[in-house]
Amino acid sequence: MERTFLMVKPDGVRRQLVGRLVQRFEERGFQLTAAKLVVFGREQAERHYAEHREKPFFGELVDFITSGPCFAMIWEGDNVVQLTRNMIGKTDPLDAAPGTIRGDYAVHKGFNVIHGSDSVESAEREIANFFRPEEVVAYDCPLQVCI
Ligand code: DAT
Ligand code: MG
Repeated sequence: MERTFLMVKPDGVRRQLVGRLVQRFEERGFQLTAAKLVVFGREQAERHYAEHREKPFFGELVDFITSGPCFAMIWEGDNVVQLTRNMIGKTDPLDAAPGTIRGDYAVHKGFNVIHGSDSVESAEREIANFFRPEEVVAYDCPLQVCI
C-alpha cells in the first residue's frame, strides 16, 4: 500500500490545528499508521530538507521547524502521496486555493502549517528519517473496503 509522510509544523501545532487536520485525512479515506509529537533536532531537520540546503531560506526553515513540537504522521492509501499534496495546496499560501489546507489556514510561505511528501520515493526517505519500523502499526481498517 502506498504511504506518505505528513507533518503538522510548529505553527500548526501552536495554533491547535492538529485535530482538524487529522480529521481531513480521515474523512478523505486514508489510514493513519503512525503518529507522534516531537521537537526535532537540527540534524534531523536538515536531513529532512536536504534538497533545499543551498537555498537562501534554508537556515530560517530549519530554525522554524526545530522551534517547537511537530506532529509527524504516516498515512496509507491509494495514491495517498498525490491526493494529500492536493489537499495541502500550493507551497505559497498566496497561490493555495481555498478549500486546501494552506488555502484555508495559512498566510505566509514560511508558516504554511503542514508538510507532505512530494513523491513515493521522498515519502519513504522522510519516513525513515523520522520513524523506526516498530513505530508503524498495522491494523485492519474496515472503512477501506468501501472507499
Ligand atoms: P512544500 O512544503 O510545498 O513541499 P518546498 O519543498 O518547495 O515546499 O519547500 C519546503 C518549505 O520551505 C516550504 O513548505 C516553506 C519553505 N519555503 C519554500 N520556499 C520558500 C521561500 N521562497 N521563502 C521562504 N520559505 C520557503
Ligand atoms: Mg517539499
